[in-house]
Amino acid sequence: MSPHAPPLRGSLPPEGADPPWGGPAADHMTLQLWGRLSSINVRKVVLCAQWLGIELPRTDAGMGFGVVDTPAYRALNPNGLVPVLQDGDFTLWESNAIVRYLCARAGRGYPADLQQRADAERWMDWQQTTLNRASGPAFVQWVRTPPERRDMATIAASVRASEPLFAWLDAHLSQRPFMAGDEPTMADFPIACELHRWFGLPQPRPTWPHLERYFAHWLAQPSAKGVLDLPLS
Ligand SMILES: N[C@@H](CCC(=O)N[C@@H](CS)C(=O)NCC(=O)O)C(=O)O
Repeated sequence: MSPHAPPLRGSLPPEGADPPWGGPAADHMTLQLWGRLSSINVRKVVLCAQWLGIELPRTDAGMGFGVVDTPAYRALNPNGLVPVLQDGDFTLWESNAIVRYLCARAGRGYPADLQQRADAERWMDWQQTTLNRASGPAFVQWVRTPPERRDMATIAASVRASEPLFAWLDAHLSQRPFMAGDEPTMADFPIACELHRWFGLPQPRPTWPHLERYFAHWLAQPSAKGVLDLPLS
C-alpha cells in the first residue's frame, strides 16, 4: 500500500507506518468506530449515531474479536478498550466523550444552552461512574459467567446497589419525557443502554412505570434497531 493511500475502513496502519498514516480521506469516509456490539459502551455510540443519521462504519474489536491488544490498536487507545472513534486523523476513546463529540459534530442532541448541556453531561457522568458501576457486576454474573461459577451474592449486592438508583431515575423521568428535558439529548443514549442491559437480566425487578415508558419509547425508534433489540451477550 502506498504510504499516502486513503485508509481502508476498519483497517489498522501497518506496523511501523509513518504518521500520518493514510492521509486525509473524503469527508463521508472519515468516520470509523472500533468495538464489538456486545459492549454497552459501543452500543451507546451506535445508538447515538443511528439517531443522528450518521453513517458510522464499525469494525468488531474486543473480547473474542481480539484486535485491542495489537500495537496498532494500542496506538489508537492505550487503554486497550472499546470503543474508539476515528474521524479522519482524529482519534477519540471514552464512549461518553464520543457520544458528545458526535452530537456536537452533527449539531443535534448537544444543547446550546450551557445549563441544559451541563445537565445532560451530568447524567452521562452519573451513568458512567455510578449507575454502570452498580449494575455491572449483576450483568457480568448473569451473562458472562458460566452457571456453575455464578456468584449469587455478587448479584444480590449489585441489585441492592442498583435498585435505589433506578428508582431515582424513575422519579426523574416522571417529571420529564427525556433525561434533560422535553427533547432527546446526548444524555439519553447511555441511559437507554443501561436500561436495555438491566431489563434484559433474568431476574425480577420492581415496577418502574416511567422507566418502562422511557425504554419502550427508545425501543420503538428506528435508531434502536440492531442495538436495543439485541439480546445481551
Ligand atoms: N470508560 C470507558 C470504558 C471502556 C470499557 O471498559 N470497554 C470494555 C467493553 S464495555 C472493553 O473494552 N473491554 C475489553 C474488551 O472488550 O476486550 C468507555 O466508556 O469507553
